[in-house]
Amino acid sequence: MSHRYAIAIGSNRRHGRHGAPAGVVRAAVAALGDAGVRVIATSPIIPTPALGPAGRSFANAAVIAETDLDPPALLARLKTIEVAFGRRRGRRWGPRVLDLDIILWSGGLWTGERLVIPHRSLEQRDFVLRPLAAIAPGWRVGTGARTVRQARARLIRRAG
Ligand code: A4P
Ligand code: MG
Repeated sequence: MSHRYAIAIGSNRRHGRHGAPAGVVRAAVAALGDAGVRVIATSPIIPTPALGPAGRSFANAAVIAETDLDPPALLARLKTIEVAFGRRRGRRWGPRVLDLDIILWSGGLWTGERLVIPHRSLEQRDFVLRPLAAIAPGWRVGTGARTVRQARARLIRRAG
């Protein structure tokens, strides 16, 4: 059965072949396709100031993708792509060549030992909500209380 996912992409380090973070994000979108995850929409790639101790600013984007993989299988594939891009194990929130997070999926909620969907920080992070709102403004978050667009409006209201 085919599932639909929203995937967040972030980078704040250069890559030897793909160059600056925006180039890493572009290459990651292509890598998803090569890994059998069919990308059906890609947001603009936006520069964002680093949240937390990661240092240099990020390039962030979001994609909508379709695949038969269930959430744990998709997460495993995302981890494989991260490793292929040279991400080293290390400090949580440390600088990274590539970070791929599962944000939403067509099944609504997923609560596993190592995987929670919606992503636990989604509604606090404009670097995720902003690109996602560009491609999936009407997608309902989790149990459906708010759409992505409404979640973003709420975050901006609270931050201001
Ligand atoms: N995990 C649980 N739920 C999920 C999910 N929905 N998607 C588990 C992906 N992974 C999920 O993640 C750690 C573990 O979380 C996974 O192995 C999985 O079992 P990770 O990607 O290996 O580690 P991490 O990314 O360093 O930690 P974490 O907590 O995921 O960090 P975040 O939340 O990804 O934040 N500032 C800007 N401007 N832009 C950014 O993109 N990113 C971060 C990292 C910090 N600051 C940033 C940005
Ligand atoms: Mg992550």
